[in-house]
Amino acid sequence: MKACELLSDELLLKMYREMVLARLFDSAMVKLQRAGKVAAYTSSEGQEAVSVAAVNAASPIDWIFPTYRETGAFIARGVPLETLIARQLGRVGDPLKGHEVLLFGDKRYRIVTGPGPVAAHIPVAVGFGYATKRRGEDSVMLVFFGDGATSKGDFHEGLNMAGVLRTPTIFICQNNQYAISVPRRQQTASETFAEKAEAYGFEGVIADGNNVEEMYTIVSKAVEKARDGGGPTLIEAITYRLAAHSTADDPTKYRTVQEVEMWRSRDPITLCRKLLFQRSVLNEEKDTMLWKSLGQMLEQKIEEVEKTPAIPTSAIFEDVYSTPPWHLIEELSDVNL
Ligand SMILES: Cc1ncc(C[n+]2csc(CCOP(=O)(O)OP(=O)(O)O)c2C)c(N)n1
Repeated sequence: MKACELLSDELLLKMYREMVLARLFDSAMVKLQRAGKVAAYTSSEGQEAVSVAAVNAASPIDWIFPTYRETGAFIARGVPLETLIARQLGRVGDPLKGHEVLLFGDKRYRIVTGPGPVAAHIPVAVGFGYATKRRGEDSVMLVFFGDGATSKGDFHEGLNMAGVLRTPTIFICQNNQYAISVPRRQQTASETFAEKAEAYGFEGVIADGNNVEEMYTIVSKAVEKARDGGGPTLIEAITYRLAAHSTADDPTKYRTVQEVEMWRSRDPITLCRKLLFQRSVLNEEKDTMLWKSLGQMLEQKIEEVEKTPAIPTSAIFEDVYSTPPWHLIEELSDVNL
């Protein structure tokens, strides 16, 4: 299952562009957070290949269950940048109307809003997949989570249920080496995360999560298998979080500069860039232009979204109860004073 397929120049360039855009987006949002315009942010720097490759390997009919670290998945699925920016800046274009800081979801793109409690979305994705299977639909579920999530009961309950019911679920564990400050070695006594699938009766595969070609190939095969009724797969994508856990974290307290530099030399964007240079699809000049034009487009869209109205405060009362209880109606009238 590991051998890399030779991907077309076009697909490789598309994924490179999406990874670069995710990198630029994350860096712009961290800056806006420091400027006090974004409440909090979780960067996916260093992990872009995992979600970009996975979503490209799936079909638009497939559902995405992300965490807070899947910017690449949203870009690869085609969510407009304006929507992602409005979400972070609390503007009217935010499909979640300001609810759920750090997370994103939008039914129009088959993206189910991530969980507040770590791993809580895993059994939900399995149940959702079981329902689609029973309805005779063809869609597959891509569920993303970190290495820390594998220590939660939800992970084990979800995988057990998926194995028994042979649901069309692709479990993508982003092993980015840390759960905030807890290193991977303290997370499990197992040699790998992938091998945990064996206990639940299905295949677990290790992928180099910084190699976009390998990631694409492995997810494609798992998606094909799930769609053909072959059941779930657990993919352990080995990667590294180059940034802090979130804008509220200081990673220098728990990891060394040398370690970060070692992983920086395996930056998925640099590795993909190298491939594109080898194939003569890109050169220095074209690459500089690509970064510059994507950066300018992003800046322009941020400026445009900043001019749009903020989400009204009353939106905090919406989408929770179909019939709001009396005390919320009373609070709402206070807000509108
Ligand atoms: C049940 C629960 N416990 C603790 C937290 C606080 N928390 C938020 S993210 C996180 C680390 C998760 O690590 P991992 O699953 O490896 O994902 P990563 O952040 O590395 O992508 C923790 C402990 C939480 N949100 N939910």
